[in-house]
Amino acid sequence: MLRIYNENIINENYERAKEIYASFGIDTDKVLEEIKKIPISIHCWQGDDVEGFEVAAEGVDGGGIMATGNHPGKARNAEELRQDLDKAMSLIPGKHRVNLHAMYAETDGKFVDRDEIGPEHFKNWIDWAKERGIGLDFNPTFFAHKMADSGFTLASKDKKIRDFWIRHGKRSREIAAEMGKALGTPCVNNIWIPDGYKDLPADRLGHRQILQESLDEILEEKYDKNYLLDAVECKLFGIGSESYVVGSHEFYMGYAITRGTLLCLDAGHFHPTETISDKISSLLTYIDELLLHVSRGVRWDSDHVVILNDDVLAIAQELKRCNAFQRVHFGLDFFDGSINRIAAWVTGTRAALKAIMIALLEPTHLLKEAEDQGNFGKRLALMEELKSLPFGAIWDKYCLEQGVPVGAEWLNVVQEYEEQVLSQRG
Ligand code: RNT
Ligand code: ZN
Repeated sequence: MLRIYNENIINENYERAKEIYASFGIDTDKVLEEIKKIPISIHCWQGDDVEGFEVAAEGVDGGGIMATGNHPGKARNAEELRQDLDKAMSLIPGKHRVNLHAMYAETDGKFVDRDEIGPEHFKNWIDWAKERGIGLDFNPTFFAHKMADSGFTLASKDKKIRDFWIRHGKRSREIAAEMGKALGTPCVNNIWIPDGYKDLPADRLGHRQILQESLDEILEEKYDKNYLLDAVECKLFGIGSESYVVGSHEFYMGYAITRGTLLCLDAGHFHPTETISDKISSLLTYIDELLLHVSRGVRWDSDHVVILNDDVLAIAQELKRCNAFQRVHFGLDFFDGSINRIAAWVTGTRAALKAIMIALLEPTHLLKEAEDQGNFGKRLALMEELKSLPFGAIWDKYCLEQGVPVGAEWLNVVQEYEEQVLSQRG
């Protein structure tokens, strides 16, 4: 089933496509080299519906994060999650990174609270990544915990709550720095908190001042940038924080600029008609590096599986046009428990990579030339014509070269894994 490709045809198609791209001044061999240097940070939390493996874990409520669906076979422990990630990565061309959350600590059956975790609880993850020669990224987990039940963490007016989460934030940076050091590639530690109000707040400013102070305290300790990069992530609204989110875009934009941190843009965290692609160039004017959470908003949800749609394409094109692939960390953030979770990872990551490849294949110089000449008709017409260039032939060649299934063939592997491994999980 689904075995429609053969090597000769892929190579022939590639040679033809290569000529067509060459006529636009694009060297496809070079693109195949360039794309290898762009890692995607694959989020581990698609594999278990953002539940984590803490002893006495309390589920995902209390943070406005909600995975829906009960497709069988979700990972029940870190070993299974790593096994699933290995399977997914074997179906994705290129070498990528894995993005962890603090709630994926391995504490050997003992209860270790969030403000007490350390690098030792991530030893298995680090060893696993080292064996594979991949980098890790990290996130403190400021949700799904009784200290987050009030809806507030770092911006809480209760000093006890705030201090608990500040300690967690510090621990997380220590863990992340250790990962970066052990793996020889900086670990991005991304801070996202759920804090906000369901209904109209009377004091918007107070919580924001508190958040600023809490963040400053967490970030006080200086780490080597070769090990650790700090990022902050904004949001417009969440479930239970419809009226007010403390960590809004303006808040974190100001924070990142004044403190020199990375700013994280999640594609699902803005008004529905707003896109993050248009923000990239503005932010890169003031901020050294960005983190992206590539996601797909659908109505009220911000976390559907990424597909190759206009939004994702626009993000990749913007990075190409700004020549910014080296300044932007490309991460994924979605969770769907209603479909095979390996299929979700592979679909989303392959879609993101396809967008990057299409962008790399863009003859940007011709578009800019038309623009500079004031020939906007040509600019628009070219953009439209480029859409039907044979990008698929280059993509297939890349998969073949990287030793991963071409086209829909990867679905066979997922089906087999579902039958042999996932369906055996209780
Ligand atoms: C939540 C943020 C955040 C989370 C992950 C699990 O709205 O997008 O990035 O999705 O940390
Ligand atoms: Zn996110």
